[in-house]
Amino acid sequence: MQSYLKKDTLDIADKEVYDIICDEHKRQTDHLEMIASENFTSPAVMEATGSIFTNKYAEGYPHKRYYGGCTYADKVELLAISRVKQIFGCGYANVQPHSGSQANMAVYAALLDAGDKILGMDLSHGGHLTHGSRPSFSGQNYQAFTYGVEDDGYIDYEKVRYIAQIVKPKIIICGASAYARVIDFAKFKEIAVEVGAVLMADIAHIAGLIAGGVHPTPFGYADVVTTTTHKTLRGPRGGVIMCDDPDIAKKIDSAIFPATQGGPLVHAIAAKAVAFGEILDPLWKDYATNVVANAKTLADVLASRGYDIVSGGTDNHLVLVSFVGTDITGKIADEALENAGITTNKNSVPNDTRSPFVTSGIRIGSAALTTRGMGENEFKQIANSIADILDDVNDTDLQQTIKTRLMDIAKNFPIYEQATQQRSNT
Ligand code: DSN
Repeated sequence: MQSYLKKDTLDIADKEVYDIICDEHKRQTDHLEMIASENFTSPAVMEATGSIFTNKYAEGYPHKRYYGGCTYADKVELLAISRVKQIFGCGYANVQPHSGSQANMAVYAALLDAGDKILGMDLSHGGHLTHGSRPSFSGQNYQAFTYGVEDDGYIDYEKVRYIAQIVKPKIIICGASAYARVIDFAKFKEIAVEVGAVLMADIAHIAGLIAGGVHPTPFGYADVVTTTTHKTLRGPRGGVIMCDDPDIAKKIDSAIFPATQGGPLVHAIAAKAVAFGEILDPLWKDYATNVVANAKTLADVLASRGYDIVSGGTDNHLVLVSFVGTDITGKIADEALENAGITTNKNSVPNDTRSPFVTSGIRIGSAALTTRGMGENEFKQIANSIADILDDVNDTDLQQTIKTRLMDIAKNFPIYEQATQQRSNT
């Protein structure tokens, strides 16, 4: 009998998909990727993501699986767990969440009953859908209350305290998707203790900076910490939950499997292990330091060109530009930048009166271009190009001229020669 396994490489097996991937490869390499939640994984991370572990079912946890043949799935999951514990200095980690949203869902499933009160940052002020936003399960299954930022773009911790004292939530969520300033985990803990709440830190955006020692850690303050693995951590798409309390840990394990997920994505877990190994390299600190330095350069140049930077600058990997009070919308700015080969995203900003589909701001991140090796010089040139484009968002000729210029910069900072690309050239 013949084997039914097709062994052709993708370019032969499925030219249609292969060509789409090649196009995406070209887009990622030619454009300047400045979405604050994106990054470039190493080829090693991608190799593990595309590995044979994609075939394996491993419901349960290492040495307690519901299927046979899990020897190596156990090994790789334990390795990922031990590396992430070493990075953050925590006692427990669950590396199975398929995403950050799944991680947050599991924490709530572990620690809350339906209808319990939660307090998180308002989505329109920089929070995340899963921190209590109405269209998300978090705003539907629980009574969600929010805090936000003040006109100066900063969180006012006394206001958070005041809201928490009135609401008396069971969980306070700190962490954000669009907040450029340091999060004071110690302050949040103080407030949580005062009102008898559990403190959850969602460090999805800043985890890589915490790992590199350039943002304070939530460990020692937060009762439970969640993160994605694909933003500043530069790993495969996925999530992790961490804590130090064995009782919470036990509840979280059950909340991931079997409560909210089935079989773990073992190939993604293997890739998480690879990414965590990269973070344990002493070079990671340099990377994290440069991510912040580059974001500061970006903010400084844009401010010097007259643009309104929410909170006046940045402490992390992202810069929020506000167009409130002008004719420019986030949507128009996002499209104009995209025409010039710069990928960002429209974003709501404080005092925004426009809808989330339009918005009055853009969010720009430095993590991905820093991975490519770009530094102060390049970020100055890019920031000036962004300002030139925003100065006249309707000038499409200028957008094309800038695009050509930026593609030349991009060419000097290649990311990886993908196998697909190499094959297409032969
Ligand atoms: N969608 C992510 C971001 O862009 O920040 C958050 O999950």
